[in-house]
Amino acid sequence: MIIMEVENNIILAMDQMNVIEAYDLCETLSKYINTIKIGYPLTLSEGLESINVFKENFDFKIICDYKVADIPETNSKIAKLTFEAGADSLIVHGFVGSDSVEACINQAKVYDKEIFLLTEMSHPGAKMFLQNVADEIAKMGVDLGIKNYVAPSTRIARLSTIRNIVGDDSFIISPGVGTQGGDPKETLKYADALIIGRSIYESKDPELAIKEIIESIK
Ligand code: FNU
Repeated sequence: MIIMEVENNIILAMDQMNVIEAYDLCETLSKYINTIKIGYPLTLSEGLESINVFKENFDFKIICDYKVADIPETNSKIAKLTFEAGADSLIVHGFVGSDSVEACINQAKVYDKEIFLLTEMSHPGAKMFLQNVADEIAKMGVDLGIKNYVAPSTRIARLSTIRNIVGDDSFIISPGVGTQGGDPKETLKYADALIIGRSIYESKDPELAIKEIIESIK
């Protein structure tokens, strides 16, 4: 699997529900970023083909955040469709078990793309169930040979534990920075890149917002 080079260590989370708005934001920010994350809000509003708008007009790597969590056969179909639509990588839930995750890995191999394994999530509710098994999920990822992970910036101690499990040669992307409370600089002690959405796209001046974040992590 290819480890990504994320410009300024920032992955822009594009959770707008309008492709024109998302496009305009990319035009404003394209000199600072080379990787964006597209999830359900944009895809369900504008269709899977909207991935191509960003691939063709910008030189972006696209991570599709579909948190794939189904039986292996269905995961395989979801991964295939996503990679065929132009995604460079796909976020896959780990709690469903190794067979479901392997189904996505197999599709990634067919298309020469990547998956990110989601370990623990960043929101408070993740403490109810997911946190209890997150270390096991990360260990499963290591056993499967996965090198890309998602882990929370909102709980630095947990992020650090997951880093220890997956090792320094793995690539961790971390959501929860800014609006959810995570600190960019602290997070980058353990993660390779930050996933940031609202604190940039909901800002009155997204360019200033990203510049300030870049300055704060220097
Ligand atoms: P922002 N996201 C998250 N926590 O926030 N994929 C996770 O544990 C996770 C995610 C996504 O808060 C979330 O869906 F696995 O506006 C959103 O797209 O900065 C982004 O990361 C965070 O957005």
